[in-house]
Amino acid sequence: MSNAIKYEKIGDIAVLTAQNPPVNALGFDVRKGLLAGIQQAEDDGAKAVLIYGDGRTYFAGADIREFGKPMLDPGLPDLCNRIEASPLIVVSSMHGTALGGGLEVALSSHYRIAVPSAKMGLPEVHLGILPGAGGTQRLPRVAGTEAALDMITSGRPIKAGEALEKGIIDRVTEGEPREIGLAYAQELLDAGAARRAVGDMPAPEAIDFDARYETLLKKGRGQLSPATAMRAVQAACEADSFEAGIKRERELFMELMNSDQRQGMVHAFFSERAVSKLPELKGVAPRALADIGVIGGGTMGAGIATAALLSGLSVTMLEMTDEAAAAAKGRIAGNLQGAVKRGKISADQFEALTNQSLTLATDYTSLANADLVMEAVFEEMSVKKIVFTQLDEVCKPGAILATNTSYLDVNEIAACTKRPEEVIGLHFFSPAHVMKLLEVVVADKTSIDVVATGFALGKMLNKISVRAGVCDGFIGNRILSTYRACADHMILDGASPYQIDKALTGFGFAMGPFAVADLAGLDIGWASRKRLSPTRDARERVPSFPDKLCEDGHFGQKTGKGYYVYEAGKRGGTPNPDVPALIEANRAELEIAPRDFTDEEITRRYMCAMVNEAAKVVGEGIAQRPLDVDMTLLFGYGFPRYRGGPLKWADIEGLDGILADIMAYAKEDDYFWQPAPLLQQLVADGSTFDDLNRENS
Ligand code: 3H9
Repeated sequence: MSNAIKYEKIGDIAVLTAQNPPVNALGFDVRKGLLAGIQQAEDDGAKAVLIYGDGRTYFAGADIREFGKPMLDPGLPDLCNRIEASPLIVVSSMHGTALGGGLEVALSSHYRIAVPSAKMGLPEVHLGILPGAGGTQRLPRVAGTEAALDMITSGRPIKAGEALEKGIIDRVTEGEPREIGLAYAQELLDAGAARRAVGDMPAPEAIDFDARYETLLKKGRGQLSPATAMRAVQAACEADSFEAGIKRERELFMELMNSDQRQGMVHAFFSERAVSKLPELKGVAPRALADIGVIGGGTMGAGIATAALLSGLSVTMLEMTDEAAAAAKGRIAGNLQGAVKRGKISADQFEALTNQSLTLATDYTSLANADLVMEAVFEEMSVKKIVFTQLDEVCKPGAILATNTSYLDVNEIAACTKRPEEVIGLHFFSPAHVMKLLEVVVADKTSIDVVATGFALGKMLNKISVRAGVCDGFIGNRILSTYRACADHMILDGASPYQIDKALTGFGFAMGPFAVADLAGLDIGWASRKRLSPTRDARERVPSFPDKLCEDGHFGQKTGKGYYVYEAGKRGGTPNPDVPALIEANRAELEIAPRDFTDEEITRRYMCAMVNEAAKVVGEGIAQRPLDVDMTLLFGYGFPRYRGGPLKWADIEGLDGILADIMAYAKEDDYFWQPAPLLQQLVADGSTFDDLNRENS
């Protein structure tokens, strides 16, 4: 027996208790212990076996840290088959989250009971794989093909009540998993219940699998795991036997396990958790937060206020006039109505949040008691300085003064106060109550407990918080400026915005850069270009066509026209017929003879530009680790999760090839394509960005 599984015999029932905190993952020791436990139960003359987990959960799945390493015997599929084949009655009692291999162990048991709060699901597709321990064969046998496909291809967990309705479990009972499991096993023995193997049940009904495959591929924007998992369910319906279905599941599982997408998604899983665990914050207590001030009730400020209200904070919204404050309240109420519609809050909670937790104000003294004030005013240094000077006067000692600037120098903002150590950047992404990313921008003098409080606020607001240093655009917008410039250069040289957008959605981005610019508002980039214009190097290639669009009053979706034309009531836009002429005029002015680009070249150049700038951002310490960049791009910029992030993508592609391409592009434009020293160093050392992650976590 292993330490991870405790064995006891209580009357006729052998009890196998998983003790592998924090989530009872089915690592080698647990699998070994379960196998030995079943054998011992049979040898001891037990009549039934109860399997359950100590602590917060039943098994939350295979141990993801073992992926990519040689699998030690017993493997999970063999273990599940062994449990199912036992002549004893095997009962699983579930609480917490029975996920992936956890639910597969339960499905191999002959009877399943759960507490009402238990959740169960097969989330493997989110790790780039499929349920590989019989889940694709057993779940459709108990729940039916459609219900199983829904759970397996979406990865969505369901609650015990729904699982009972779907026939996945046999009983839902309040209580401790051990007690309810023992009582159920005894009841089954008393009733003379028979052993019941899901593998012996008839094959489920087939559907039109080919049509579903295409739908899933399209929906996944190139993500393979849901569509491949569907093929495994198809085998459950169509294979000659249960064993043949299991064999097919194994082949498909191994295909995905060996794929780049599995590497990308597992990287995303661990990085998402590592990103806010900064070594420097160990043991640092955050300041208490109860009352928050928000200055500026536009889309961004209203979104921040909404997120804060939803997390239980009191919010004072400061605007310039009563009318503007009322408009801000309207925006917040609109956002909160959305939360009511989605069932996140009740109508009563809506009333309390808008009328009791939210205060409107037009006078800075209303912020005197705020624990933290978020500024979300116009993106202009002189305006920000006026705001911070006033905040410095009215806010209580210890209050944190935060700016939501996207580009401006947080050190300069801090310097206009007498408390620069209490000034921090908290860069939200619009709409702030929806977007998951928060850049916590640490200025030179920001004190460490203020940083910890920024991360604590991010956690309260359910954000993925990334630490960023001060530079123009911090992590995300700085990298964006570079890959967007690369796209503009390709347009000058012959590509079209529409081909670029198509190539990049083909790569897996949610949207291409020109559709994104239309959504964000073309005036934002215009203002930033104007701001940077005086400091630009003469060697920089700066196109004029984006400015021309703005000069004509076209700011993208908000004006109905940008790179695309948007018709009211229609989703998405169609290419704006005026844009090609603007681009051609720009090429003529610069005497450029356009050439053809393939989609592959577009993607390669765009990704090389992104990786190169990202490597500079890490090398300069703006991001502490490569994974911080990866999470920024994943959660704020629509980067495909199945590729893990730009630097994980770069590791998988091979850093030497990327550097070689950058050097080749530099022959055309050695100003733009200056290779990042860190990238050169990693190639010289034969190491990877992931090696840096490991060294710095
Ligand atoms: C599978 O089962 C494949 C099989 O079909 C076939 C095999 C042949 N392994 O998320 P938290 C760690 S695939 C290893 O912060 P929460 C996690 O990294 C698996 N480690 O807690 C973190 O570590 P740290 C299918 C794991 O309460 C700590 O546990 N299963 C695993 O917010 C706490 O996690 C899944 O995909 C694991 N399986 O959420 C479930 N799970 O403290 C994945 C967690 O060092 N897990 N850790 O940062 C989850 O969805 C959530 O962790 C869970 C708890 C909902 C369970």
